[in-house]
Amino acid sequence: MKIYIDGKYYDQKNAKISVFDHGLLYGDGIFEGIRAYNGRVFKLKEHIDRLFDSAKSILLSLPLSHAEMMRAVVETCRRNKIRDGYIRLLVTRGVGTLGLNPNRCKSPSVVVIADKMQLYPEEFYQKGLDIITVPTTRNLHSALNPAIKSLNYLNNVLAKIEANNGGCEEAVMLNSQGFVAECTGDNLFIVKGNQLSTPSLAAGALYGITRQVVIDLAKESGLTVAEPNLTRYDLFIADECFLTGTGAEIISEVKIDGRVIGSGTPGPVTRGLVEKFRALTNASGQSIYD
Ligand code: PXG
Repeated sequence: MKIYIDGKYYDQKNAKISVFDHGLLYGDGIFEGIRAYNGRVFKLKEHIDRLFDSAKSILLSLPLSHAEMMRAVVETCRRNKIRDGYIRLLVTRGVGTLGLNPNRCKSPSVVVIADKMQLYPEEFYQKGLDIITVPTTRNLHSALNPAIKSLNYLNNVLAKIEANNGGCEEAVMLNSQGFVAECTGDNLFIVKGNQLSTPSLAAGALYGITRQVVIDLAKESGLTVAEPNLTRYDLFIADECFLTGTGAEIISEVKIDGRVIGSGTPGPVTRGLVEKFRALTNASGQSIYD
């Protein structure tokens, strides 16, 4: 595997970041998780847009332009002969002193890893997942805005541990007001009648790329889409529930906190959206090999 670091490509064993990098010392940095399908990088522009938004929000000046960042991703895929894979793009604040002040970090580092995709077992998609609400709430906007895809994922990691301790793969995270925010690495949707609902950014959701694709696909197929405040009660009484994310794509939830959702199997709206999503991922994206 060839890993891109600051304009050069390194073998996996030589791909290293300093222990003085504030990305490690303080989680000071940002990232994107991107996917390639069928020789194309899916929604690359949107991922780089979000990276720039995260950077702006943490006052990190990116060392590459938008176009250069896109090229670095595509070129890393090409060098690793990726057709279907997972791309991790991260930007750290860079090497500094032991103090947390970022003004001691001279230059941010850009890393691109393009690897084979570790897929969830097919069984999860066929049967749907059993998930639980966890005690750890999503970060407060006023503390660390969940819209920032920062390298500081401890909030999500703790929720993931709590889900795992409860025997589940994913966790429903509430915000500090008790409304549903999202899961640890996925956005959440419910279906009730002809309406799709998903928590708003103000409720603590990440502006998920898959979330937006699903909203667009749903509208195209005549469903209404809303972003109301959702409580756990709304999840329990939903017809269907599913999660969206670059890794999971669209995955059905059939049990939440012991309550069976709808029929207890992946529902027709979810299955319809999965089909449309698959068609889109296979036929669109930034070409790697042209
Ligand atoms: N919420 C959070 C907190 C995320 O990190 C999503 C929602 C879904 O967004 P996209 O843009 O992917 O549709 C994410 C992104 C992992 C992993 O290993 C998950 C994500 C990113 C990186 C790694 O589970 N999900």
